[in-house]
This record gives sequence, C-alpha cells and structure tokens, in this order.
Amino acid sequence: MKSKMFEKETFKKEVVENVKYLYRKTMDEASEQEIFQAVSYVVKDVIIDQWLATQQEFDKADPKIVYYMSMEFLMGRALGNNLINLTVYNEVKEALEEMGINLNAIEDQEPDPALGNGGLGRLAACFMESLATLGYPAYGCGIRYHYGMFRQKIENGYQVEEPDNWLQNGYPFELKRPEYNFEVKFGGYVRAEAQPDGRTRFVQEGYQSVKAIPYDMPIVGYNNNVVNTLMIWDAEPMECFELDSFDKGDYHRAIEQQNLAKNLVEVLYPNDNHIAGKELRLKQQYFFVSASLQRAIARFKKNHPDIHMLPEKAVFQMNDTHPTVAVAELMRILLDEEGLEWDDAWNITTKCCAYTNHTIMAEALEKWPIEIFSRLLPRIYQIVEEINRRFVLEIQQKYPGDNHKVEKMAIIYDGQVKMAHLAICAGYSVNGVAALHTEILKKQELKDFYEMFPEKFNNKTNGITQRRFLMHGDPLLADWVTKYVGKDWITDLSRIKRLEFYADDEKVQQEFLNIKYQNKLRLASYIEEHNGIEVNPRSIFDVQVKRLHEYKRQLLNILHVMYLYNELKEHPDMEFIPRTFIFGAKAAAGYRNAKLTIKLINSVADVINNDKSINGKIKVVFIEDYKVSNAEIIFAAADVSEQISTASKEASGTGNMKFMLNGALTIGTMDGANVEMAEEVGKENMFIFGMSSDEVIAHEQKRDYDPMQIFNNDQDVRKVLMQLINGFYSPNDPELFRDLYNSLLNTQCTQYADTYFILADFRSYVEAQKKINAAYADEKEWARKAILNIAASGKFSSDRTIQEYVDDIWHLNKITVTVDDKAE
Ligand code: B1N
Repeated sequence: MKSKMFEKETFKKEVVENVKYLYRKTMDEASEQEIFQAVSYVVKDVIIDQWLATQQEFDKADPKIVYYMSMEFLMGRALGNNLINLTVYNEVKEALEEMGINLNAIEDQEPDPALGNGGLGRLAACFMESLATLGYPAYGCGIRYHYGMFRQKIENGYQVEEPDNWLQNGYPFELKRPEYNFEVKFGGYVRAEAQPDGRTRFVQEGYQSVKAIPYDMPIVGYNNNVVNTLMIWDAEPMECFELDSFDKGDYHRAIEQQNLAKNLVEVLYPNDNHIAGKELRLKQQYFFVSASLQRAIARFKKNHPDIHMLPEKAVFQMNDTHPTVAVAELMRILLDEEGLEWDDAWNITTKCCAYTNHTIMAEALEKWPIEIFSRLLPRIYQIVEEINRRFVLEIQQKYPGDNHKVEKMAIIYDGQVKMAHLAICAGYSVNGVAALHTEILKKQELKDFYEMFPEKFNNKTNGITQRRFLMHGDPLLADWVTKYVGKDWITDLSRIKRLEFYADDEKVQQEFLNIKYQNKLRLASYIEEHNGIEVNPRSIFDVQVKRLHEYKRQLLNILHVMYLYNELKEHPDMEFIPRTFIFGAKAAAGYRNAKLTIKLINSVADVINNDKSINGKIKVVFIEDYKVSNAEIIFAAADVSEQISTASKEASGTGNMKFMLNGALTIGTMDGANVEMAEEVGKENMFIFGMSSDEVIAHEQKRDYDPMQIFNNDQDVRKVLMQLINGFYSPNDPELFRDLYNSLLNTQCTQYADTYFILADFRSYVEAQKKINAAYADEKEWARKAILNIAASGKFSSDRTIQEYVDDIWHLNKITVTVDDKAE
C-alpha cells in the first residue's frame, strides 16, 4: 500500500517543511542539492516505518538470516530506486513538476555511492535488492569507505583519477548506529593461559584496536514493505583523543589508534580482478568481517541460549575470498569467547559458511605471506594453522603417499596463506557464477577440490535487477513491455517471454525502434554535454562499457575500429552503415597497459572524428567516468553490446545481461554468461565469434600459440599493428603505443605474446562485425531480433539467482511485513 505521505499535497508540504527546517530557506532560495536532501528525507521517513516493521517481524518470526559479506557494494544512487520500489515514482515526479522541479535533475544531485569496482560489487547490490523484493531476511556486510571508486577525468586523452568524496554533503540514506559498536583487535601476541579445568585459553595481548561503528542503509523491497539492511562499518579510535589531556594517557598510543582508525576505512582499493596484496587490505578485511560476525552473533544470542543453533539461524555468504577470514574469526569466537571445543566449533562453522568464486584470473587469487598474516592477526593465524594441519591429514588419508596433493591443496604452503583453499575447506557450498565458469572450476582450476568434495560444488548463474536496469533506467521501454505483457515482469521477469509473440508484428517493431531512438537522443545529449562530441543518433550505437582489463579486450575493439577506418579510406564507396563506437571504462590506477589503451582509444577518436573525408561514418567516443548512474542511460541507448572477452576468462559478466534486457544485440565470445544467453535466445539472434574456452585452454596448456604467424600472413592485421608504432595515431610521439604492440607480438615482454588471443580472434571478430552491418540494414529484422532478446532475458533476473541461492544454499523463509501508515 502506498503511504499517504506521497499524496501530492502532503508530499509537497513535507518537502517545503524539510527545506525550511534543514536549511532555513524557502523553496526559491534552496539549491538543487538542498532540494534533493529535503525530498530524500521525506522518502526516508516512509522507509523508516517499513524498516522498523521489518525488524519487528524479524524479532517475532525469528527467521534464518543470510549475511552477505562483501568488500564491495556498488549501490548506485538510491533515491530513484527507492521511489520505484515504494511504487510512488510517478506521483513524486508529478508533485515535483507542479512545484517547478524536475525529478531527474534532483536525482542527479545524489552522489553515486561507488563502494565497489565493477561486476562483483554491483552483483552484491543487485542481490540485496532482490533479497528484499523476494522478502528474504538479509543483511549486507561491508565497509563504509570514505572514498569510493575514484572519479575519472580524461585529460589530453589520459585517465586522471580524482578522489570521490561521496560523503561531503552528508548522505541522507544512511543511519549511524553507534550503540552497535564493537572492538576489533590487530597485532600483539597470543598468550596461552592454563585453566583450572585443564583446558587452555588463548588471550591476545599487546594489540592495537579500533572501534567499529555500523552505518545502516535501508534496502527497500519492491511493493512489499520489506526493508532489509546494508550495514557498512566505519572505524573510530577506541578512546577519544583529547588534545587537552596529553598527560592522562599515552600520547603515541592515542595517535596510533587514531591513525589506524582513519586509514582503515579511508579508501576502496580500485582493482578489479586483481589483488594488490597490501597489509592495509587484509586489515580492512578482518575489520569488517570481525565486526559483522560480532554483530550477527550478538543478535543471535539475544534470543537463543544455545550457540549450537547458529546454523539454523545464520548463514555467512562470502563474496569471493575477500571475507574468508570469517571462517577463522567465527572459530575464534566459538573457541575463545563461547568456550567450545574444536570439533564442536568446526562443526558449527562449516555449517554456516559458504563461498562464491568470481574469477579464475591468477592475479586475482588471494594469497597472504604468512609473515604479514601472522603479525597482523596472530590468533587468527594460529587457528588457520590448526585448520590446515587437520586438513592436510585429511588429504593424506584420502590420497596416501600423494605428496603432490598436499602441495596443491594445503591452505598454508610456500610461506603463503591461500584464501580460496581455506574457503573451500570450511565452506559447505562452493559456487561459480555461470555454468561455463563452474565447469572450468570443476575441471581445471579447482579440480583437486572438486574430486575431494564434489557435493560442495554448484553453479549460480548471475543476474541483474530489472527494477533498476529496466524500470528506472529505461522507463519508455519498461512501459512498452508492460503494455504487451502486463506488469508481472516487474517481480517475475520470466513473464517477459510473452513479448516473443509480438516479435514479428511490424507495428510493435516500429514502436521498439522509436523508443530506442528516443534513448539514443538522450545518450547523445549526455555525450554532447559531457564530452562535447556530436554523435549521429541514426548511426549504430556500438557500446563497450566495463572495467578496462586486458582479458576484456577493449584493445580488440579499438584495433577493429582502426581496421575499419583503413577500409573506409581505401574503399570510400563500400557499403557501410554509420557507426558510433562508444567506450566507457576505468583502469586500475597502476595498470599501465590498461591506461595506455584508454589513451589509444582517445587518440584514435581524435584522428577519426576529425577526418572530414569519411563523412562522419565512424565516430569514436570515450565516455568519461563510467559509473552506475550513467550506465543506466548507456544500456538503454545501445544497439550493439560488446562482450568480447577471451573465452574462459570472464566468469560471468553482468553488463551483457543489462544490454540484453534493454534490447541491444550482443557481439560476443562463448564466454561466461554469454553462453547461457545464447541458449536462451538462440545463436542466430546474437553475433558469436572467436575461439571456444576449450580451444583457449588447450593453447595455454600446449603453449603453441604464435601471434607472429598471424602478423606475417594477414596484411590487414599488419597494417593496423604498424599504425601502433609508426606514429599514425601519435605523430608527436611515435613510440607512445609501443607497449601495446609489444603485448601482442613480443615474447620478451610478457610470459608469452598476445596472452589474450586478440590476433587469433581478430578475423572472426571482423566477420561478426560485418554481419552486424548487414543485419542493421534491415531495420525490421533488427527490431525482431532485439525484441526476441528482451523476451529471452527472463533467466537473467537476480530474483531468479537469489531464489536458487535460497533453495540450494541458504534455505531461508520469506517474511511478510505490514505497516501502519503514520501519515494517515
Ligand atoms: O565478478 C562478476 C562477474 O560477472 C565477472 O565476470 C567477474 O570478473 C567479477 C578482486 C574481483 N571477479 N573477481 C572480481 C573484484 C575485485 C577484486 O579486488 C576480484 N570481480 C569479478 C560478478 O560475479
């Protein structure tokens, strides 16, 4: 039921009141930022009632709760989505219009809480939203980074990083909960203390500690009164350091504590699919894991006297290995604080912890030098050693005499703590994030573990929330979908399948094309405003937006653009539909080839966009600062979705699903979830190219791939690669792109040349691109394919994913929440 608060006159009055009380201003005097805050506080008021009611229901029903533990939650803006999920978006839009205020402009005032890098963090955000919408009791557990993902500026074609001070104006959708603070200890040493009963107690001494303070953010379910909680932890020094009381305490200690607290939560590590291995990162991990577990257990103990019941009431899902110290921390709490015996504690822990793997990229596998690990977390390290000792015995028993097994599977080996091994050993479930990825885990990366624990392994193909990525991001298309299939798709995306019946209907096709055109106009004006580039909305919008990584092969895309440009110059009359190649990507701050690829894209853009002789047939645009809020606009406007990773490398991908839902056609490899998209929509409605994952893996194992052969035999490839080093795109510095050239051909630079098989896939990519050109010439056929894609996107809702987690791993029950409307 809609709150009376959103009846127009009431709502308007509340906004005016808030502006008055918050800022002592009239509406005319208030800035857009102030109006954003005022509107948000009205919304928060309504949310708070549902939030309270949800908590009361938790207390009453005593349900099992999932704690989704993640270093990253890439939430994106909350206001618009909260309005949608409260089902009052249009009412509020109209009320504001009557006040002369544009809701979109107000939404634009909200900072993107960018507490994540890319797919992994955004998945966590979609999961939170789906959990609330399906009515499952859940907490997200993470860190309240003071600076999230950096803001990207492009200067002279180069990426420049700027701090993202998302908290500077105060964030209306968070609630500080200082009463739920917990101490987290680092360093020092462990003293064994003999107990009268003959047992030994372990006490950490000489440590430094911080106070963890949670901030709760409401996660609003769609039209169901359920509001779950994302708890993100901030750090404060244990004792407040007062300048006028030096003499009272130890000055140095106070300063140290203050610095520890400040540094801990200062900034998100801006690496995607890569681990920097810095001590501070391990501190961050333990900090939020320890605080979250302490809060979860305190909540559990409030109404359960017997800690053995924990597995019936709580499950801790570890989002990749980043929170895997949870295993040892839970053991520590059970052993040292609850006084359980090892076997008892282990039995509980292994029924509470589950692990999701998100990548097989070697550089993303977490390993900590035991020197760092044991110094920072001495008691936790002891516990990991004991887990490892027992695990190694188990391996030896199962595979007597096979020392190789221990070498490959031990948790501690070669001076390192291997977090994935710990997660698999202690977790009762290990899942991959797409069918292909899970198969590769079972057959290759985690083969030994799969052989030992086949029952633990399962697949949970990723998904995305249609509330944000269709309803909010693409309202025209959302209404159009509703017109044909009814509005059930909002909470059951499988219903969108009924759109299939209209795929051949020319009127429906035309409507789709008109909506796509409107969305392209919207993106074109965004690009004009933010990049100063004029693009032709009648051209094909060909889009690759995602983190910049060599395995994602933005380089393949731009090499193809260079090739096309050569073709157009040589054959000015060739059949060609104007194309706008749109890129958006942040590179990790220290990732040289990734940053150089951004420079290359911008350099190619400079040359091509300014070449009058090709009549604007190709445009290249690099959209600055790709983030959740502009992503929604970009997906809605795309004709072509580039999902071109080296097969086997992209665990799932989720951008691919967002494009599909918005009616873009995919050009992609048989990688990650692309494989399942092809299953759903049919290969004939996608543009599939390139080597299969089996082929890639075979070449990697045999080490028999030689890109130089391709360079020698393919003139077009040669021409494009020479343009990287002959100054064609960098006349003032012909050597500028030498490292990219080397990465493709020079075996001395990397382990082997062209690690990501760009040249191997180049020809088949060119062919697939030609097919796109031909297909787009037939507008109706194109629209038909796009409609079929939308209709086939039902599987890729995160609602479906979450239901599978619930059925197979978490075993939760739904709650129902009713609220009294205080505005009544
Ligand atoms: O997780 C996404 C998948 O859809 C993507 O294919 C996958 O690349 C992504 C270390 C990661 N895997 N690993 C990371 C992020 C940050 C970090 O510090 C690794 N991100 C993914 C959701 O399943």
